[in-house]
Amino acid sequence: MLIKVINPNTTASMTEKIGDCARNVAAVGTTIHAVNPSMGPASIESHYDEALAVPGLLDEIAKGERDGVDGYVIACFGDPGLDAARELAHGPVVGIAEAAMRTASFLGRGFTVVTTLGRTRGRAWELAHRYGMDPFCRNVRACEIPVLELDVQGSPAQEKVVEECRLAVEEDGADVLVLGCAGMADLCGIVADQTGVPVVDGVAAATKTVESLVAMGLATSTRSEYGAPLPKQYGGLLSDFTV
Ligand code: 2AL
Repeated sequence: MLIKVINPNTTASMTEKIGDCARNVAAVGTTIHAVNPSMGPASIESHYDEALAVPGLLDEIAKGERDGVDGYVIACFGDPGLDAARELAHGPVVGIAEAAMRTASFLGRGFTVVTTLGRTRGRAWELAHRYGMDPFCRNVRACEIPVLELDVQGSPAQEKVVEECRLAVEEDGADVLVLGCAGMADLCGIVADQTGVPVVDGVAAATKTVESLVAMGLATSTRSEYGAPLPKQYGGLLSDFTV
């Protein structure tokens, strides 16, 4: 089985970390192809970043379709371009926010999401709402760490994440923690050790979700909304996106 894990930002070091985390949970016989687009923002932490990350992401989905990919993970906590990717791909497409929140809901009454900058909290709440997860979502907390600082050796980012997670357990009564950025995927073990509660990394959760959907022979329904986009011309910078 071939799963393409797409980091929709253009930072290769983050893609490498995401690929390692996906490979750590993938079954024998599953190949993880971790990629990032060459066009788009270096990190995604605003609505503008998110909008401009989507064309590169969709280009990677289109390439994946030509390469015979069985299913896709969108490895950014805003789940950017999820609906459009589902229209393009024949196999399942799972975003890390949806996978992490649904997985956390199996593990306790309530979870807290710990994310990067405070300005991304609104998007996380919006997704909790969309996925019907707000009864489980106790809080969305921010560490005020820019995404790329998670990739800097020796930065205090790790301690800040651990501290915010500790506060989530103490102050929100969170039974489960959800890491709110793909760049935190490697912190799962340390946060679990330091807090004593289950910690869900969306990269791992989404990888296993795609793997099980493909193993069950399940894919996105093409009956209506998620059918292939209607053929039409795309102009200007987007002319290569004509389907
Ligand atoms: C993210 C993420 O997962 N990747 C990225 O570039 N930005 N999410 C976030 N909340 O900052």
